[in-house]
Amino acid sequence: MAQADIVLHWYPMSPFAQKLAWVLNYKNIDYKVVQISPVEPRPLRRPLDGGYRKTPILQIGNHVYCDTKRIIDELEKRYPQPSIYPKLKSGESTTALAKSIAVWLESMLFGAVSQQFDVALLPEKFKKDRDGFLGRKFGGGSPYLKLDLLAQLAQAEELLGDKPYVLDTPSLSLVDLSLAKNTFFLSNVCGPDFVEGKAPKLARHMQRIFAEAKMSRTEEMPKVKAEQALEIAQNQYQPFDGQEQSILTELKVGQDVVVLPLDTGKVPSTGILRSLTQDEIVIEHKTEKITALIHFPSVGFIATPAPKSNL
Ligand SMILES: N[C@@H](CCC(=O)N[C@@H](CS)C(=O)NCC(=O)O)C(=O)O
Repeated sequence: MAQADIVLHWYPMSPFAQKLAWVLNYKNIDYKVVQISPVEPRPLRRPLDGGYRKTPILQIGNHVYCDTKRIIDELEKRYPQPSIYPKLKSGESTTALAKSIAVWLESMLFGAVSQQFDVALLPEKFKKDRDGFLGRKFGGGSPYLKLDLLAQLAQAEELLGDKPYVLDTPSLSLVDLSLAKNTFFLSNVCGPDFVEGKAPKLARHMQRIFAEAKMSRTEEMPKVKAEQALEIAQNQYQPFDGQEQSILTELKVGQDVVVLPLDTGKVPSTGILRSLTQDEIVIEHKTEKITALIHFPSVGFIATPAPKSNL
């Protein structure tokens, strides 16, 4: 069967979307790009994501992968070389180690940087959107929160030390991509001088990762409209070919479920459960023309029975 088109749905300011683009570029994968609005509503994305509102998503034909944890796992499976989990010098795998350190980088360090936004500089529409996304007031945190940021930056500088890659691997790993993504975000929020002054090792590391992950290659990828992405999903249908199973006795394959992230952007995705394992939750989301198979990671997500309709 022909390989379906790969489509990155992103906006370039999104650090998580940048990290995903770097993985695609590092692995020399060809893909198409849909530039989405940085705020809701995004009605043309809904048939693909079933409700999930975070950025990025990666579409492969009618299969849609949500959250960079699940997306990157899929890319590593389909395109194992070059791996973003190179072995340690001892020969041991870095997969679990890298994923565990990435959790700190993606939650605590990323969160500390987010608190530094100068909300006075941001458009009202954007602030309102992000208040809803977070379920609390966005940015503009206490100036005293800088202490938490500086402490975490010092920890990251110490973790990196003078090595080219955080885990001292022969080539970059997921940890380097997650760290560079945070440095990129910090640079956008606090400015390059702040990064250079407070985290010079991270600044140099980021430049190296940008070059190795071929950051600018994304500009060479064909741009498509959201409508074309929907046509791809419609015309390149591939059924779910994994095992239909549920490891939770509370949920059965074939039942209507809602899937939610546990942290932010808690907007439900709805569909029929196809599979629920320790690696992923897969739902089938049908609209008039499209049957999307939507894949979420099991870490950080919850699937529950869909509430009964009042009709
Ligand atoms: N855990 C998610 C986090 C994604 C995330 O928080 N993305 C931000 C943009 S960097 C977002 O969705 N912001 C709100 C939006 O784009 O609607 C992942 O790894 O993909």
